[in-house]
Amino acid sequence: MKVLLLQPPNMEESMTGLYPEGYAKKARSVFPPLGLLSLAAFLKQRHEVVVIDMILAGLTVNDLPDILKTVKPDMVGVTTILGLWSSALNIFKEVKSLEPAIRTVAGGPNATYFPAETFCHQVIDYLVVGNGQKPLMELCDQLEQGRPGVGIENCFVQGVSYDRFEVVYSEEYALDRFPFPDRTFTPYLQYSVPFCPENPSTTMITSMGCPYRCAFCTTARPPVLIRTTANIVEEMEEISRLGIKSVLFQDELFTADKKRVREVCETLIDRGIHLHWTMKSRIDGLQPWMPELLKQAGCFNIHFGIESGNDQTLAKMKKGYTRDTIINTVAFVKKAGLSVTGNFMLAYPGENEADILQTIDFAKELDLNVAQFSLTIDSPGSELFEEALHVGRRTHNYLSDYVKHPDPDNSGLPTALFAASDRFSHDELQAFLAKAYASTRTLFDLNRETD
Ligand code: B12
Ligand code: SF4
Repeated sequence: MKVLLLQPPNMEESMTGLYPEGYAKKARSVFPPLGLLSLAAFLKQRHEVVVIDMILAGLTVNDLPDILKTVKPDMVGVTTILGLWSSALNIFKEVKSLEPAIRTVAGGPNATYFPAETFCHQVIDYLVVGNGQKPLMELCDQLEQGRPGVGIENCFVQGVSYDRFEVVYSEEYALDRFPFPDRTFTPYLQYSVPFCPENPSTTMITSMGCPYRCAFCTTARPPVLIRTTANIVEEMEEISRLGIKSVLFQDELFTADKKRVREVCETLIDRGIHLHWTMKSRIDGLQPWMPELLKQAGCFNIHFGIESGNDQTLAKMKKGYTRDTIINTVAFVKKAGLSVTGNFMLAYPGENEADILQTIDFAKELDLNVAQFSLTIDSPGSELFEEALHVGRRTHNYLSDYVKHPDPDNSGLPTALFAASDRFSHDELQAFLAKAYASTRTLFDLNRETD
C-alpha cells in the first residue's frame, strides 16, 4: 500500500482568540507531527509511506490535486486535533471529491476523544482510536490482501454499525514497543520549536497522561504511559546523530516519576549526550536535588503550569499549591541557573477583573524568563465542565456539537464558544490577554533577543 499521511494546514490561526492574534506565527512555533512520524516509522517496515506536514510546507487544501497527482496514494491518513479539525475535515472532503477510490483514515486525539462525532462524517472511511501504529499496520495489511479491514482492534469501518467506539489501552500499545518517530520523513531541520536556545530543534514524548486531577484539565485520559530510561536516551542519541541541538519534551508531566528523572539525567551525563532540553513540571513536582542535576544533563528551562496568582482561584482549580509555593519554586529553579517559563490561565469562572489583573501582576513580579497566557476553557471531560453543567453555565457538550458541525471556512477554535467565563465580552477577554502579553516577557521577546 502507498500511504500518504498528512498534517492538515493551519488556516492562519488555529487557536483563534485563546491567544492574542498572530501569536503562533510570531512565536514561530511549528512542531513536528510526532504522531505521524511515529506511524511512518512503523508502517515503512511493510508499506510505502509519504508524510507531508502542510503547516511546515505552507500548503493549503488547494494544493491537494497536485499532491495526489504526484504521490498517487492508495490511502490518505490525516491526524486530527481539535484546533485543526475543520482543516482536517476539508482535506477528507477534497480527497473524496477528487479521488473517491482513495481510502481515507482519521486518527489522533479528535478521533480518540470524539469518535462518534468524528466518524459521522461519511468522507472518512476508517477511524483509528488511541495509539495508531498497530491498527493502521493491520488495516494496510488487510487492504493490500483485498480484505475489507473489518475486525481490527481500535479501528472502525464506515458503514458498519458499532455500539460504542471503545479505545483499548493495553501493553500492546505501549510507546516503547514501537520505533521512534522517524524525523527524516519531513524536513526536520526546518522546525522551529519555541524556547530552544539552539536550532535545529525538535520535540519528543516520553509519557502520556498525568496522575493529578486539576479541575480544568482533561489529561487524566489516557492512562499514564511511561517510557523506560534506556528507550528515551536511545531516542535522544538518535536525535543528536541527526544534528539536532535542542529538544522540547511534550509530556504533560515529565517529572511524574522522580526516579526516572534522575536516571535519565545520569544516563545522559554518563553517555556524554549534549542536547539542550526543556520539560514540564508541576510547581510542587521538584525535589531539592533536581535543578542542579537537570542543568548538568542539558535541561535549560522548566515550564510550569502556574495558572494563577490568586490563592482562591488556585484552590478552585485544585492545583494543590499556593502563591507562596510558586514564589519559592521559581526562585529555587532560577538560582540553579535554569530559566523558567510560566503558563497562566485568565478569566477562570468566578474571577472578576481584579482577580485577573492580580494574576498578570503576579506573573510580572515572578520575573519569569517567559510567560504565556491563555483564556480558560471548560473542556468537556473536566470537572470544571461538570460544574458548568451543574450551575447552568453550559447546557450540553458544546465540543461534541463543534466536531459534528465545524465551521468549514475557519479552522480556528471559536472563542465565543470555548471561553469558560460568562462575565466578560469577547473584546474584554482579548484586552486582558493583550495586557498580559504586553506586561511580561513573551516568546516574541525571546525570539527577538535570539535573532
Ligand atoms: C504536544 C501537544 C500539543 C502541542 C503540539 C500539537 C501537535 N500537533 O503535536 C501544542 C502546544 C501546539 C498543542 C496545542 C493544542 N492542544 Co495539545 N497536546 C499535546 C500533547 C501533550 C502531546 C501530543 C503528542 O505529541 N503526542 C505524541 C504522539 C506520538 O501521539 P499522537 O499525536 O496522539 O499520535 C498517536 C495517536 O493519536 C495516533 N494518531 C495520530 N494521528 C494519526 C493519524 C492517523 C491517520 C492514524 C491512523 C493515527 C493517528 O497514532 C499516533 C501514534 O501512536 C497532547 C496530550 C497527549 N498526551 O497526547 C495534547 C492534546 C493533543 N492537545 C489537546 C488540545 C485540546 C490542544 C489545544 C486545542 C489547546 C488549546 N486550548 O489551545 C491546542 C490546539 C493546537 C492545534 N493546532 O490544533 C488535546 C486534544 C483534544 C482533541 N480532541 O483534539 C490533548 C489530547 C490534551 C488533552 N488531554 O486535552 N498541543
Ligand atoms: S493541569 Fe497539569 S498537573 Fe494538573 S492534571 Fe493537567 S497535566 Fe496534570
